[in-house]
Amino acid sequence: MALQRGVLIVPIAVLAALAVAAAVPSRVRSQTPAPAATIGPVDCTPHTNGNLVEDPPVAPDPHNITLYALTDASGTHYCYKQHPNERYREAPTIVVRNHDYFNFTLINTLPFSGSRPASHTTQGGCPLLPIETPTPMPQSATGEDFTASPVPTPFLSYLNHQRSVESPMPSGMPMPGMNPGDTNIHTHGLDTDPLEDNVFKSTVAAKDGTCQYHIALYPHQHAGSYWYHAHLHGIAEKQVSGGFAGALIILPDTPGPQRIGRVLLVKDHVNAGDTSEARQKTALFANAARRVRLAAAGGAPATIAPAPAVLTPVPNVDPANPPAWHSPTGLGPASNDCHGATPAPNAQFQPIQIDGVPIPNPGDHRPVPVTYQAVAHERYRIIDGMADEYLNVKLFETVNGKQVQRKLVVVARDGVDVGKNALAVSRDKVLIPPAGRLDIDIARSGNAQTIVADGDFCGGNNGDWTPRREIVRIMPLLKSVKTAVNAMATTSAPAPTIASNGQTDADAFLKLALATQNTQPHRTITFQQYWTTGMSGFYVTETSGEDALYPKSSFVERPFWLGPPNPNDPHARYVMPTIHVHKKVIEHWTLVNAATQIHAFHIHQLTFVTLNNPFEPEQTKVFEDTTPLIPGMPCIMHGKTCVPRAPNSTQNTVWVLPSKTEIEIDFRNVPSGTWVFHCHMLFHEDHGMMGIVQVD
Ligand SMILES: [Cu+2]
Repeated sequence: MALQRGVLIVPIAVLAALAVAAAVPSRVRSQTPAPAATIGPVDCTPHTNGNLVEDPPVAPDPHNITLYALTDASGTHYCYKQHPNERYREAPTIVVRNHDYFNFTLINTLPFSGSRPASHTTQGGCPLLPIETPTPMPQSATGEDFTASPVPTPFLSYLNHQRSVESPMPSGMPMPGMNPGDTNIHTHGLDTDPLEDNVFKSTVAAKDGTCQYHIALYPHQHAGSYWYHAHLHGIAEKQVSGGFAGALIILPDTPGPQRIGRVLLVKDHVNAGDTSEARQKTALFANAARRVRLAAAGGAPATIAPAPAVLTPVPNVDPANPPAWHSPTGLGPASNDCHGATPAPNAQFQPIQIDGVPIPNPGDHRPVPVTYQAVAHERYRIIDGMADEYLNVKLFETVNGKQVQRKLVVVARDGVDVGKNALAVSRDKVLIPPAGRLDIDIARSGNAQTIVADGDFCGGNNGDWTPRREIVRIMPLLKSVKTAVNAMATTSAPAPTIASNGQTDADAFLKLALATQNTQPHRTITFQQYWTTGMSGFYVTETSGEDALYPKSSFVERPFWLGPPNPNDPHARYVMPTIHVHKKVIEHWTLVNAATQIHAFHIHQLTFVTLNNPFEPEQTKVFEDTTPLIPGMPCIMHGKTCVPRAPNSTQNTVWVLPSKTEIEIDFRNVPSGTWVFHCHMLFHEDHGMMGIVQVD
């Protein structure tokens, strides 16, 4: 019976998706009065039809959307609803035509205590947090934790450059001047007014906790798969993992009805902030904090050393080809997950879900999420809406009881079609970083087809175990209901065509970009991590640039830091990691990962093409707005050469050979303004791995 009900519900979701008609734009700000935020605890549990995967509900009026940011009685789950009393399954999908606009009103009903954060200015009636005059970050040199290293290591910084170190603060504290009851929203991947889609907006500082957003889509926006999520620095990981994320689909603006296809929104299925990344790093931070307290009490362990007054940077370094450097986080035995080994039997895996349906982890006795396909071709939009987790996507078909791997037919990445007329590229696997989107075409089969997220990618020495998970099984529709489905005007997606070499839109861009590479600005952006005391630890720095405070020292490492101004110490004003870019150019960026964990580079407002993605070596290129950065390689020094550790080696080492990922990044069509780039593992972003891009 459950199966029958499930089969009948699928076409209803498809019908709702098809019902979006061409909208007539009237570019006005919403006049909806802001309701007062006086809602009590609500039910944020996803109420699904068993393990049946149904698309999230579509917001009925694409031009005016009210989103309540809600939490349940325990405060451990969050949800976006259009009305607090409606039954929750998943956050509403915003569906909008390209080149159109949409308004949304975000009503923050989260409980908060203490004083409202100060804000100097507002944008569209919504206050901005004061990043322009931020807190000076203390320069005291404490906090390293080298427990994993047998070698007493002095204060470390990347290539002996100066770096900022926070003063001890308990882990889990919000940034100074911030309130854990605050929230805001970001439309991930949209090319819109950067003042409007501004991650420094604060609903707690707003009247009635309400902010209104007017999102106009700019001419160069691509129709495709996007998402929206909470993006308040310091608490983004907690809020996104708790549930503050939803799908955002931009349809082509050509006349007539448009198919949406299927929306597969993968999210964390945890209490807010209880992710495996946060668990692991919080334990490390707590250890660092304990050592700092010991040091302050005069019992400094031998492994903690103060920063030297003067650091002499390593001379003659090509920032884009850095030498091996000491690991600032210490290293354990060689990481098994980089060598295809299976996780330890007692490994704990983080629960995740798809459209509200829990996905089984190894050892869970729950069914694989299931859905049905009636049409010859269907477009599946896989959105990684998790705070920190990667999806290493593969496709299998069950033939005579055995799973046989099939090629993924990729029609879009990160909201950008591979090309016109359902042009596609073929892949064995695609590693979607957190925040990435993968649109694939699946042809109807008489057999079950299973989309799998595999664990066989390298998350690095400080990364987590990721298991193989079957995230959704696609079943052929039963004959008995096929007629009914066809009667509901369900149409097939166009059959895709696999691109030949050089045929994709990204190939065309790359041809232009590579031809002008010699005259492009080249930058190196370096990702590094240090175990500190809970509020920072993750650093991203332009290591090829001049520094505003220390113009002769070439760069200073600083984590992103948000807070109110400190009028007592104008000389120590904290300067954000900031990159200045001239618009209308293509730039060549080398993304260096000097840490031993995977990271996910993301930049707001624009896309890029990765030249050498070690996770995906196929030659045909696609656009991305988020890309994984392979971990630095632990190595053993032999003279001046650092030799990679053998797989499964138990030999300890404190050396790391940084990895590099090169991208061609397209600033030709962006507006002037300021926005952010960051690691999209949100625990890392919250703890400092973010910087500002200033485009003029
Ligand atoms: Cu990261």
